[in-house]
Amino acid sequence: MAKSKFEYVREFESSDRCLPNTWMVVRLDGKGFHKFADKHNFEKPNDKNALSLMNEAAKSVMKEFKEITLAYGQSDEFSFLIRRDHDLYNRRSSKISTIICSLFTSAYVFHWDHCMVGKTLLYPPCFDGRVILYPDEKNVRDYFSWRQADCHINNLYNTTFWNLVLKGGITNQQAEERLCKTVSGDKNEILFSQFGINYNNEPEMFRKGTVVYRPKDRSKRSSNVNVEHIDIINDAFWLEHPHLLNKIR
Ligand code: DGT
Ligand code: MG
Ligand code: MG
Ligand code: MG
Ligand code: MG
Repeated sequence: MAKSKFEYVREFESSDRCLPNTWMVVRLDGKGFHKFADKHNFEKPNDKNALSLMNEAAKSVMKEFKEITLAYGQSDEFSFLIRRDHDLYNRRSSKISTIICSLFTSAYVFHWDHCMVGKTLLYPPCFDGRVILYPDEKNVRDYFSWRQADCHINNLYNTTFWNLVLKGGITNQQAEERLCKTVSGDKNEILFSQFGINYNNEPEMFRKGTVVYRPKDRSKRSSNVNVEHIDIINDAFWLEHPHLLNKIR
């Protein structure tokens, strides 16, 4: 077909093709979810239904993109690990991050009524997305350890904070001051002595976040995903599922 005289504008597009043979992580994070959670009366610090909705949206993404082997979610964020040998959209960074981000967001809205029983969605939520490339296995594992450690640190803080405010009857500012110089042992102690809560008995979804991953059995891999609230910092999970890092096919 003959080219129009306008065709040259295409030359202004720059390539954002990602390095071959590297693991890609796409992390999404809700925009202004502090406000979104408030407006929709999310339970503090953890709303079970809202977290389940995030997990449903992640499952929708993994159903569509088989190149994703594992996803990890906590709070208003989800990270997707794409196998290093993939050629999804010719490895174009913006194409990959935007399509995963928009599918996640539309799935979040699509599954809202089912997960958030009796709650009306008051305005359209949105998520930002980024692509991060990791050249080796240690980097990939450290990335997921970083997110899971973040989940633990924030959840211990938030659980203690909201117990002090909602059950302890002190103000947000007083709770902040009470916690500002504490280490995790102190927070465990406050929870236990003041509120009779053993932090280790709090729901695993809150303490560990959510891991969505493809099963080891090849025949089940494209249609099924496992959803678990388990440790991914230690070796056990990765030794048990070597296929997630493409070590076996
Ligand atoms: P951003 O990401 O810079 O646009 O700003 P935010 O407000 O999304 O902040 P971010 O992503 O650092 O932190 C997540 C916020 O979402 C945090 O303020 C608490 C809120 N959030 C997430 N999950 C829950 C939940 O289950 N319950 C409640 N009450 N709040 C939640
Ligand atoms: Mg933020
Ligand atoms: Mg956010
Ligand atoms: Mg966040
Ligand atoms: Mg088109």
